[in-house]
Amino acid sequence: MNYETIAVSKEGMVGVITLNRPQAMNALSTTMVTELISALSGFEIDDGVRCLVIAGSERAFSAGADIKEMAEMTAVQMAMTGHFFPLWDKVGKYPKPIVGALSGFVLGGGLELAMSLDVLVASETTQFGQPEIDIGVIPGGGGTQRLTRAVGKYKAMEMVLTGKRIGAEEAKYLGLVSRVVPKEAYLDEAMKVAKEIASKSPVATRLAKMAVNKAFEMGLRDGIDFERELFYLLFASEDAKEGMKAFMEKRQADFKGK
Ligand code: CO8
Repeated sequence: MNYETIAVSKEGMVGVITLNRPQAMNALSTTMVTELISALSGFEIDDGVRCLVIAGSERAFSAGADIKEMAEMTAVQMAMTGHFFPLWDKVGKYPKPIVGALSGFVLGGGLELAMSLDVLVASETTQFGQPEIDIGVIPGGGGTQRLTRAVGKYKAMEMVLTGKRIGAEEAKYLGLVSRVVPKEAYLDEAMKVAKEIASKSPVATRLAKMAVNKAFEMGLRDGIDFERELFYLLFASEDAKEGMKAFMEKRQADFKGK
C-alpha cells in the first residue's frame, strides 16, 4: 500500500512504521493518523509480525497534533463528525507489542502517541513536552492521564501547566522511557528490542501486554486476579509447552504462536 505521510516496512517478524512529514515535524494530521491506523491494522492480522516499531525522524518523533489543521475546527467537528479521535483510541488498544523509537521533539500528541506504546527507546537528544497550554488548550489524546501515571502528579502538573520540555535523561530518571542511547544508536536499539520481543511466544507477549496495561485500570486485587486468569490461559497454549520442553532439552524454543 502506498502512503503519503508514513513509510511501512517489515524486518523479519518486526513491522516498522515511520512517520514521514519532515516539513511539519511529523505533526499528526488526520491523514497521518488514518494511515497509521491502516498500517497498524495490516500488521495486526499479519501472523508473520509479532512486534512493531514506530519511529519518526532524528529531528522529530512528532511535534503533536497538526495545529494548522486544528486551528479552523469547531467543537462539533472535533467531538462528533471528525474521525480523528475514534481512530486515535485504537492505538492505545492495539494488541501486539509496539516499541517507540524516539528522537528530537516528542511533543503534545506526539508524546501521547509515545505513551500509548509499550517500550520506549529514546535518543539522548529527545525532548518531551505537553505544550498544549501555550496554544490555549490541554492534552486531548490521553496526556493528562498517562503522563500522570508515568511520572506522578507534581511533574505532570508542571509539564502540563507550563508546557516546559524535559530532556531524555530526566525522562529516564522519571520512568517516562525504557532506555536512553546515543542518537546514532536509537533506531538500531529499538529494532534490537523489538526483535527480542518478536522471538518470544506471541501468545504470551500479547497477554503480557494486556496484563501490564490493566495495572493502569484496575485495583491491585482485581489486577492480580486478572493476571492469574491469563496465566492459567497460557497453559492451554502449545507455545507454553514448547517453551518448557525446550528449557529441559537445553535448546532454543521454537514458538509457533499457537
Ligand atoms: N502542527 C503543525 N505544524 C507544525 C507543528 C504542529 N504541531 N509543529 C511544527 N510544525 C511546522 C511549523 O509550522 C513549521 O512549518 P513552516 O516551515 O511551514 O512554518 C515546521 O513544522 C518547522 O517548525 P519550526 O520552524 O517551528 O521549527 P523549530 O525547530 O523552530 O521548532 C518546535 C520546533 C519546537 C517543534 C515548534 O515547531 C513547535 O513548538 N511546534 C508546536 C508544538 C506543539 O504545540 N504541539 C502540540 C500541538 S497540540 C496537540 O498535540 C494536541 C493533542 C490533541 C490530541 C491529539 C491526538 C493525536
